[in-house]
Amino acid sequence: MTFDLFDNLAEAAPEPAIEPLGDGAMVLRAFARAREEALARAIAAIAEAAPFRHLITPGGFRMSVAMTNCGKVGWVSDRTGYRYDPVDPQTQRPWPAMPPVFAELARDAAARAGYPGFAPDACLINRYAPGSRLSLHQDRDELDLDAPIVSVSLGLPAVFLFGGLRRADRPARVRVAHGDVVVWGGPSRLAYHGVAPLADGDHPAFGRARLNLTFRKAR
Ligand code: MD3
Ligand code: FE
Repeated sequence: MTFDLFDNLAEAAPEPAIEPLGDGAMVLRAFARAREEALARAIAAIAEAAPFRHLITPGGFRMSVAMTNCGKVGWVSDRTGYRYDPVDPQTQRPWPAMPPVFAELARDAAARAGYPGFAPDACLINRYAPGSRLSLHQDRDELDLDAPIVSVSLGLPAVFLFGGLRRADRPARVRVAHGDVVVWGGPSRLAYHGVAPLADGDHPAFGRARLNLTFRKAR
């Protein structure tokens, strides 16, 4: 009698599988689940100091997604354009510091995806209500385009639209659920992407909302 069966089982599922999405992009299913309570508390504390708000695009449209930030700089949009700003224009105070649980999750996910040493200095927090959407765009306001972007989905599920390097490239649809982490690096870093209108639902921890954390090396 040996314990080979148990050894094999222990080896069969050591860590969640990496699901490739494209060149340099991959999904780590449920990677953030172990830290979901600490993440929820940290988001609530950030929103107390820097409330969620609907930014205005340079074209004058109010975004359906509500946003806030933490870290050294925050992403903001207004009639003058997009920028990373060390000061929250609404409170005139620096953005809340990035909580250790945020930085550790982002670093661990990036390392797992093959990008060791990821040290984000900015985290944009997006809050979606049913019907909120994000139209196709590129993230190119960051100075270090060699660093990946790490995205953490919490609450209601959503459909990512993941296109190519040209706006006209037809996007793939990728469902992301509570706790899923997506890492976008290498050739995928400048891909066009967006989020389809959020379907209504009721999440046990987050209610009728989806929250998305995007970690960036902006400076
Ligand atoms: C693909 N947020 O804040 S994160 C954004 O779910 C943003 O809130 C979406 O796009 C959200 O800018 C999607 C996923 C994401 C982020 C950056 C990318 C996908 C990306 C950069 C390149 C390719
Ligand atoms: Fe984006």
